[in-house]
Amino acid sequence: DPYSNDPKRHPALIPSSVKPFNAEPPVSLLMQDYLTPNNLFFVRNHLPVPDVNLEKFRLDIEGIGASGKKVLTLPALKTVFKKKTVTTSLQCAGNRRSDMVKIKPVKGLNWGTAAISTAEWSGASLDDVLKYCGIDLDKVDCDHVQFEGMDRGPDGTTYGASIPIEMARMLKNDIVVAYQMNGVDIPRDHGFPLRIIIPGVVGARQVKWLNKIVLSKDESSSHWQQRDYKGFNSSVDWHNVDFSKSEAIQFLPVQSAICEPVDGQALDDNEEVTVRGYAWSGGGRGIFRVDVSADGGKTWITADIQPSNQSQYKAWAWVFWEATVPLPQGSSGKVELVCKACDSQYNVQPESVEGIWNLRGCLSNAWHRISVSIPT
Ligand code: MTE
Ligand code: MO
Repeated sequence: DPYSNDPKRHPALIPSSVKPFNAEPPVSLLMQDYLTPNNLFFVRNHLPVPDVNLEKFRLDIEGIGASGKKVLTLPALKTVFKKKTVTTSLQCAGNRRSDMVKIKPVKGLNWGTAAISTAEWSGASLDDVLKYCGIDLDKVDCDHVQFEGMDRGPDGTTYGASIPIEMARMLKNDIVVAYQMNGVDIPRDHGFPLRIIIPGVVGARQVKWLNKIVLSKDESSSHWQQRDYKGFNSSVDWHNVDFSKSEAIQFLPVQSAICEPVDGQALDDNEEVTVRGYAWSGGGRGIFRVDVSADGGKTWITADIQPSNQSQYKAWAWVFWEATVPLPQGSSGKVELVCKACDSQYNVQPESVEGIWNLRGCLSNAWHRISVSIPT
């Protein structure tokens, strides 16, 4: 069993698959801390967790501009470079996929609303590491930066991903070759000893167990870059899908979800309800506003957003919000609570899932709706 050496996990995590291990924290715990505790951080593994021998561990940097292969040890990464820390939310492209499944089946793990978590990541800045290897991100004549992990499938393939060079340039000051998560060594499930953190970008590109960086004319040839984690319109299905015709998901769209109350909860008040949740957008776009409705989206209350000490134009991490909303009077029993967020480019979430359904169930960011019952 290639998974027999996987780490022990927190019993509260809710698995969507066990081998490979994939799990999200219960929504009731997701907002207990602004920085998700490491052992409750959602886990998305495609392969067995590698058991890394630190003595032998090396990070290779190769490809265009590298003039041969450059090799860095973990102690070198920790001592040669200034320690850089970024607080970012990491969201899987499949977060909230379960809302898409309600419309029509899709291929993918049935994530609820908690395939997103936030941590403070520390390490060396990618820019510094590349400079040390003689590579100037602004000048290097390549088109993509590829990242490779140490996790292997039965056929020997490793997990890999890439970002376009222009993204690497744009995010230059914030991409971290991270060795710490919330102040401690990155736990095995999250990439021990090294992972790349690319703020504002889909989880799939933030390669764990990182041991190779390649500057290239080409995108990563990995399955996950080429034949997965891409968007399609709702008429494309498995018989006519052409993955080569769609772009890889990179920056994620605006997202929000209600965490409290939980779907199906019986409220004990029929006057008002206090609703709490998270909101986040990709690309560093902050959250300008979150709206909450207790009548299925006919009328809205603007939520209070907890200050998070980040610029609206460089917001890598989520915000928590709260709104007390009057309940519609005379409604008999069931009420639909809805939330939607607006980011700092005034992008909004789509009203319905129908228009954004896709065969992989990615980018599920329609208005989040839950149903609660109220005493009559
Ligand atoms: N990196 C490697 N090496 N192997 C993986 O399976 N999964 C990716 C990404 N990096 C993955 C990986 C995906 S799809 C996501 S959403 C994030 O890691 C999840 O990170 P987490 O498990 O730390 O939450
Ligand atoms: Mo993911």
